[in-house]
Amino acid sequence: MQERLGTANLPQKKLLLQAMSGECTSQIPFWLMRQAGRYLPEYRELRTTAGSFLNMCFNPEFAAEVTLQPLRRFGMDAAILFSDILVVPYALGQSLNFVEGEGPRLGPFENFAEIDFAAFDKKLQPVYETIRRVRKSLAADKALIGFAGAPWTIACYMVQGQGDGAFNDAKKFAFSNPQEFDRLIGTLVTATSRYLIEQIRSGVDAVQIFDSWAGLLPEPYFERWVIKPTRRIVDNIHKAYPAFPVIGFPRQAGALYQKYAENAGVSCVGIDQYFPLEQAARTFGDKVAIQGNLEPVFLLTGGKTLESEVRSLLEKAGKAPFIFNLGHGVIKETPPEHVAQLAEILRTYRR
Ligand code: 1CP
Repeated sequence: MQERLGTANLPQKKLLLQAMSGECTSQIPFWLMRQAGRYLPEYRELRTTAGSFLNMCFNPEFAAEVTLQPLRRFGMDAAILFSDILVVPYALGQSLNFVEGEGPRLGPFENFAEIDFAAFDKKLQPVYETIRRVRKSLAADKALIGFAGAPWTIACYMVQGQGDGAFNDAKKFAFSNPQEFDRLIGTLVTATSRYLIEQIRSGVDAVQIFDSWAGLLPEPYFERWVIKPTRRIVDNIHKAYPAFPVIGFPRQAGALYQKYAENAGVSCVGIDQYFPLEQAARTFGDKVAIQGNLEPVFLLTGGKTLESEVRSLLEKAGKAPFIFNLGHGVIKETPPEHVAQLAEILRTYRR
């Protein structure tokens, strides 16, 4: 396995990193998107104490605790930093509020010509402090995943001010002002590279780039605003930390997943539940590791359905380097016992 610059020898092998480096591991590493969240009573309790969601993200004590909660219960192979993708526009100077029960609301859009790096770094310091704290409490065989939103997904929220699943206003803006939109994407490439490199310096073992709305872009815009900016971020990371493991998650990319796997420069591609795992393993499982892709409603359902669906998915991975995850985040009504059931299946499975 590639050794990371600036890190001491790993005392124990981390299963997640073995898979990310292209190994066909016998035991399958797993973690779940939104594994820290409202389906856990201990999260809800802390969330009440913290007050607002942003307060929780920017309080290193709370954020570190919430990051570790799911591992205590279920022993996932990786913790994911507790934060949100929208802290980047916030650190760039756009106002941000999480409206209870409605989701994020950003202030008026501004195409920041230049980044005030001092202000940007200062606003994000609590995130780096959270990473250092988690690192200290995390067992040697567990990985810590840092993350950021991909430029396209972040730009969607910045332009439109809130999510609606379609982002027609953001797309209309991008298609009618492509040069201006390129500039925004360029700013986000710079900011996101800097943010992820700081997360790595603070101690994460891998990073994931969430492109939740990648599937909304047709060709050739998918290449222009999804693949190329991601590639530039990965290249920037690799200039500072050669071969550092990066997971790319271009959600609902469908037929464009293959192009992404071949050209985005990432070491692992996350697939959603609508893309067949078998096809991913066959068509790009020799180039990148694959992460995914259980339908989150199977986890909500539990019982025999969950058991048989998980086992059938595991078979479909074949010999590809594989990280088990959901196709999207844990649904907040999911009973924690179902996650325990899933963890037990994965802990005992061998291929
Ligand atoms: O009150 C609450 O508890 C708020 C719910 C919540 C949580 C738990 C939000 C608001 N964000 C988060 C945490 C979060 N968000 C994590 C933490 C780590 C983990 O996975 O456990 C991560 C990685 C994210 C990433 C994120 N935020 C994405 C990408 C992944 C995805 O879900 O597609 C996106 C799109 C967001 C924006 C966001 N933040 C929160 C909400 C409700 C949304 C979606 C808004 C929308 O489009 O309507």
